[in-house]
Amino acid sequence: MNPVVAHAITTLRQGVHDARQRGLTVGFVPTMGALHEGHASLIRAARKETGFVVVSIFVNPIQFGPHEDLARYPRPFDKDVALCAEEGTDLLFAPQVETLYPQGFCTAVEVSGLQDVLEGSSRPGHFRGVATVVLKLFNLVSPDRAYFGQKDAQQVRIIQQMMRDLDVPVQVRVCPIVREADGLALSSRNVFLDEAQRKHATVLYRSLVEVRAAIERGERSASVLQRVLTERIKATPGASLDYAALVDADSLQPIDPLRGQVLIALAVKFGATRLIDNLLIQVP
Ligand code: PAJ
Repeated sequence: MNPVVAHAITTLRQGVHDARQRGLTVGFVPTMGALHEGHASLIRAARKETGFVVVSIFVNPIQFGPHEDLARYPRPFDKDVALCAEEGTDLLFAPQVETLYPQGFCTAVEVSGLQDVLEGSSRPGHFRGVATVVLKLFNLVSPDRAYFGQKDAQQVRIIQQMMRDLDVPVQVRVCPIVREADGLALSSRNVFLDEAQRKHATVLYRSLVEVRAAIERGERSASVLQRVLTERIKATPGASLDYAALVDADSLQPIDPLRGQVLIALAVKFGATRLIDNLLIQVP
């Protein structure tokens, strides 16, 4: 069945209100659209655990830098509605930019420290935009649970911190990374890769797995492993390394020698297309 499509805040609030009247719990999956199997896995998790599933599609301008891909970000709205319908979405919230950011809007959420490293150091202001829109969406939808992908590991960490610091009464669920058969993490940006770039893009996951295997064999030196990642990317035609990092999964600060929960994170550019991937591992 097609979801109710709400462009206006009043329609959204009415839909959620009616669901609550019927005694249903509310699950929420925030997205920027161009939906793929990764997003579908989040909607399925919400469907399984909650009675009323809200998906939002909003290409959030304030999380894009001035030279980033906001204008060319894919917006296949009808296809997205079809995927939402197939996965059993009850309500699709697709606001206009002016609806979320009317004239005079001037508030922002900052999660200092966590927002400035990794993705944040390559994309200044990005997480300020993410945290701000996610808090707004939570206030609009007021879900019981919200679903995010481990694909954006730093985003998850920042949202969890914001929830804790601002006492936001929503349970955050984190779902595993969905990958293509050859290991490439699904992303709305993969459509920008040409045939050769697509082939070489498997280097992200392959080098992460190689580093994980080295850790399992006993390697504990972050600098040695960072060199391995860097060399693998440098040796790949068309790839340019943005960063390769081994960090403490909680503080997101470099850790050497490795111990505890470690996040291995990569950002690599193929032409104008920037890809990220990561693995989370428990170092014994
Ligand atoms: P977007 O990139 O559309 O992603 C929406 C959600 O889908 C995020 O939680 C992301 O981690 C998850 N996701 C993307 N690819 C995935 C994959 N291969 N496997 C599993 N989950 C995947 O992330 C955003 O939008 C925005 O920053 C948003 C949170 C909506 C705020 O604007």
